[in-house]
Amino acid sequence: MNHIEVCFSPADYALYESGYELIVVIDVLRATSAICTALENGVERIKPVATVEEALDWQAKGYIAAAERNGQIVEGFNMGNSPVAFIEKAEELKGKTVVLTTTNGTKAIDMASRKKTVVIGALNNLDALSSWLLKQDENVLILGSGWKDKFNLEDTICAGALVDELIGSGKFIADEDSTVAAKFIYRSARDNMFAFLKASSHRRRLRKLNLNNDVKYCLTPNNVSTIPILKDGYLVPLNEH
Ligand code: 3SL
Repeated sequence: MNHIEVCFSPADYALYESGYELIVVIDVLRATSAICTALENGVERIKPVATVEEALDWQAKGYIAAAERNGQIVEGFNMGNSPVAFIEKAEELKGKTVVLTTTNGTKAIDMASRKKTVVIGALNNLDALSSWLLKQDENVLILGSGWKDKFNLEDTICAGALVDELIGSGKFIADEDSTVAAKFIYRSARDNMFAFLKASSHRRRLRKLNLNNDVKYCLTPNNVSTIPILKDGYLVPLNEH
């Protein structure tokens, strides 16, 4: 039987990654929600980069680049990682490559990029992703992006939802307490995620920045069906589910 396990933060990745070649990276608020949404709405591919300097280099070469740090658009860029903005700019971005750097999400993607398969998860693509994962005969590690290497609630809830579904299928097992904790936190939160997450640190951070529309969007399960997958350094829609 294959394993599914949850690593709460990039800081713990080295403790979990051995034996896993399929990594699901999650950053519900907001990087992975934005990535799923951008690809669903016509962006051709996303080049995730870990640093603002790299994003500036790509921008200087003529690429559209989006950069976020601490929840805000970085000076010198026109976009950050708002999923709602990706919907609003869908016409302009159709068929384009977008370079993206964010505080935590693109750092986690960069860490995972040495593995055979890296896919992107969010509450937005939960059902599509869990159906696809169920068809893979592989151990699955879910990597939460956290906040600056600390645990966060929203990534854990999303990870717990995937765990609940995959273990419930009888095809996966879990050993780690982090995985069991994610499952139970998800079960406590699932009937009213919005209320459950009222107290989450990042939700408070985004509320102060007036980003409530993004938060509502990111906490809406299954409003997209795209599963982004990393191919040759670019995130593109997985076409086979
Ligand atoms: O950390 C990240 O990658 C971001 O998604 C953080 S924020 O939601 O833009 O603040």
